[in-house]
Amino acid sequence: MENLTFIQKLVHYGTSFLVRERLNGDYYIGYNNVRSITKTFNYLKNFSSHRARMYLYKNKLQSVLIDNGIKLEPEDKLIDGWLHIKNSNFPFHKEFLETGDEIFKRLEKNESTQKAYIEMINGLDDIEKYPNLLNFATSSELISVVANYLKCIPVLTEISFYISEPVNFDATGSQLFHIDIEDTRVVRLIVPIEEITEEHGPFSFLPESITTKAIKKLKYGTLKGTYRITDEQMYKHIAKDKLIKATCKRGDLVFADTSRCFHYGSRGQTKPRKLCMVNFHSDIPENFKQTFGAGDLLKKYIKPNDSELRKMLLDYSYYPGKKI
Ligand SMILES: O=C(O)CCC(=O)C(=O)O
Ligand SMILES: [Fe+2]
Repeated sequence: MENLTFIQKLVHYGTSFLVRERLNGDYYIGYNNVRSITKTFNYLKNFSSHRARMYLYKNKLQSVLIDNGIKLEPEDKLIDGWLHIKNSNFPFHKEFLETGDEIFKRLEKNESTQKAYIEMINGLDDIEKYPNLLNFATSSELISVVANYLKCIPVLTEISFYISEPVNFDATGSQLFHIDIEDTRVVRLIVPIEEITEEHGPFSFLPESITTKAIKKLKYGTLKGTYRITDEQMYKHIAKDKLIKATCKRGDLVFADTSRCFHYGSRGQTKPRKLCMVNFHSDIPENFKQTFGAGDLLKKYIKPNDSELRKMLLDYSYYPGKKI
């Protein structure tokens, strides 16, 4: 944000006022309108780089992946908006978990007495200190799963470590059902740093097909619906047994499209939950952060010798051959 010009800041704050969440999480102009406006804006803004990246996705994905180094070709696919891989053999996963252990040591030292239900350390600040964060998040094996689901060459937008502590207040914020405003499709990869059981308040979601039904019933995204949905509202329309609780072990990976699957998490935990969330979406997201430059957080970590794929993952508007 600091690097934006005055005009960019003005437009950014002006538009974010328009699409700003009200106190209860609703949007002044409705969630669906926010999504369409931002998508169109970003499409126009990134038109030429988007075209170049789509050409690569459609015609040269395999060679882009090979060029970035690939040993195994994962067959795993997100189906109905999600995928759970048990005991993954993705490159740098083990090293990523060890980095997670170190990062959580820092979160545990935080001595605030009033615990929030969820607390975050932004892993992007540690990219230079811990190279395995990016080694894991940009491996061809992982990106092949992500790109095949998103149907484009994705961007990496977030590596966040979260600790969720037991609390004694009613469910609020992301502890209630909602859909994230990120893009038409997103991949949120959940990397448990320690085992997550029902006692840890697991990430819980409804698969895409069930979510689609719920959206219609709840008029979700229109001015008639609300952004956060209580269990009572949801289970009027959807059978409770459709909920999937992502309980998982260290070594597993859970992928979920949080833009297409109703979800909540960090609710009812009696033990602290420790996980990392790694996010990917297209280069034309439904999110104003990117439109006005505030989303380009990773660009500065690009090195001249990085593969073309890595450069595209770290920079929304990069494509091979681009003059920089
Ligand atoms: O705590 C969780 O598992 C869910 C968090 C979430 O939905 C969000 O950050 O948008
Ligand atoms: Fe969410």
